[in-house]
Amino acid sequence: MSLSLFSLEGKVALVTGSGQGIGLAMAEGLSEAGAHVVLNGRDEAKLEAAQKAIAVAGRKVSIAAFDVTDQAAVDAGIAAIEADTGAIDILINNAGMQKRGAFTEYAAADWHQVVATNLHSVFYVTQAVTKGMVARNRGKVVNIGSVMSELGRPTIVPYTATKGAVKMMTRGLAAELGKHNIQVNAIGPGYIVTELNKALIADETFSAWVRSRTPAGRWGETKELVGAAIFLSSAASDYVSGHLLMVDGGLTAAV
Ligand code: GCO
Ligand code: CA
Repeated sequence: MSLSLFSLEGKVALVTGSGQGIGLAMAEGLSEAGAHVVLNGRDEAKLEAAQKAIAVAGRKVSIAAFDVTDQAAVDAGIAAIEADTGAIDILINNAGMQKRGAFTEYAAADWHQVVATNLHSVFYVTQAVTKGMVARNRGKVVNIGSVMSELGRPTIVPYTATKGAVKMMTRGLAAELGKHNIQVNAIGPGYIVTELNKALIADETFSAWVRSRTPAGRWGETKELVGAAIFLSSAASDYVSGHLLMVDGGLTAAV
């Protein structure tokens, strides 16, 4: 039955930054597809609330609180997961942040924070997790890029730079890890209703622009990213690697 290609039964999936938003929605979806999901974030209380929100009878959901911008904390966190829960089969590098501001006034400290959160984290976590995947000769890595992996927009140059880098890290990792049966892909969300975009959604002019710029004519919902996350985490994508799958209502296809 071809639907079984999408089953994640028996798999352990770590989703970084999954206390809320897109990360939590994807974690819930992977759990429903059968994975033992490990939630990650810096705030343990928030992760416990998220764990309660998505745990249903018979589905294992663990939490692993560590700061993905701190390499020592990442190495310790990954070692603890692999000791307590088991080998990580699926990694979703979702942790990220947005900080908008005019480029010429953008504080270097803010630049460093955006780069650390959106990019250094992908280096630290992916390196720690893929060591085990190489040893086991199998694994799935799904990075969260953006429509900003391909397009620019005023006031978000640092974010855009990191999301472009995430696209190219995805391609480079796919090229290097393919021989170890590790597939590395990315999802590029369009304009999704999340906490990160709260200010944009509240701005009626901007929100109207998103609706007119997006062929679907609307903002996306976090649950609309779940299908792509399950596909790229499952056997259904065993011959897909290096791909940036836009989930953007057609935005990047249109002028
Ligand atoms: C912005 C938004 C976008 C979205 C998303 C699009 O300021 O334009 O934050 O960047 O968050 O990343 O994929
Ligand atoms: Ca397993």
